[in-house]
Amino acid sequence: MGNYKALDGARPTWDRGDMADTRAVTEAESRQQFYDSLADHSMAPLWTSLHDLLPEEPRSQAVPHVWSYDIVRRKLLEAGDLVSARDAERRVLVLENPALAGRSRATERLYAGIQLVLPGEIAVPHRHSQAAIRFVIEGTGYTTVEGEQCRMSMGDLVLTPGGCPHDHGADGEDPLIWLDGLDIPIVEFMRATFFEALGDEPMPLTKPVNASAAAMGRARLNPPTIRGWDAAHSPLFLYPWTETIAALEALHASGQSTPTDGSILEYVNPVNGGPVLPTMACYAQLIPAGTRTDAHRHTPSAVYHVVQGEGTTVVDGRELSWSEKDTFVVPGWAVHEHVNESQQSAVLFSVTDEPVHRALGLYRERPAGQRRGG
Ligand code: 1HN
Repeated sequence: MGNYKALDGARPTWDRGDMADTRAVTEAESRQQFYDSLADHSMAPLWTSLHDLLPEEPRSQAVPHVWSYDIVRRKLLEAGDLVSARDAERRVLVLENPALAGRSRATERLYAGIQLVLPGEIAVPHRHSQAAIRFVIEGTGYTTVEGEQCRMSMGDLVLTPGGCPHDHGADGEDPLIWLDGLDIPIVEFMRATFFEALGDEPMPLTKPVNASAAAMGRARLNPPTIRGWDAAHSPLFLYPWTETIAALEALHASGQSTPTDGSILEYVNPVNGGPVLPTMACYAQLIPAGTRTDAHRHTPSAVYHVVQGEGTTVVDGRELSWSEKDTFVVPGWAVHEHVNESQQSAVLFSVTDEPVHRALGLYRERPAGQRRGG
């Protein structure tokens, strides 16, 4: 009696049983029974989830977090004692957002890790659809991308765009350590992952060392052949720190700065002035001594790396204190401001998922405290 399934049409109306015998079914119960019946047919009511699907504003699951380099470095060197680069393929400690533990991501849309290659080791060649940026923290060595060896030392940015074969090696005296930023969560969401191992030997060098940076690393003076470049990523694989810091200091000296980010430069694709990769944008910014930026929020999430100096980033009211070589994350749509109360400029590198927001027409930014109009 009162078997809800009967109402589903399995039995004719005249055979539903004697309703007078049953207790009154509450509205809530009959709705729930109806919802359960829908689930049996792979359907669901929209009205019970409409505002979870469409909150008024973005809601991030990721939380603001800082990884202290002291701890990361110590754990990385412990990993170096336990596992060879050959055994690991990539010896990386993944920076996992505390709210996304076990999901290999620093924010909902960005993967970040810190990689160690010990002197004399190589990380064997492979390629995958995920694009990567490498920002060098310490040591010297190289990443070879499509047969071009890109030399790496502190502050250099190296790109391994999606699909490009790459390997790494540490050929200096010291451990080589860098920040990896990859678009893994985005590619995973698109179910567009392809991976190919390319053997155990270092990739053959088919071009001069640092060839792309030498040829196209001065966007005011491009070789005309650059017009023929039709890939979605920058043709430059290396952005040396000497040039980045010189440009940043010159920008700061010129007096140009933004209220929300201090003096900031985007690493660009010299073909079109756009982001370095179709899924990720990279920035370097200088927060002058004794300054505080205006608080703002934007839909992209960001992974920051502290190149120089110390300060605090206030994210949704939470204070993230950082110093040299630390890494921290600001989730999408989190209100954030950078504070540098020290006597020295602070310099931050960051990687964000901004190009995806822009390409899809989803990019929004807004000053803190303003409810609408972004
Ligand atoms: C990868 O290929 C590298 O080439 C580093 O160094 C980290 C994380 C997930 C998938 C591929 C590298 C990675 C990765």
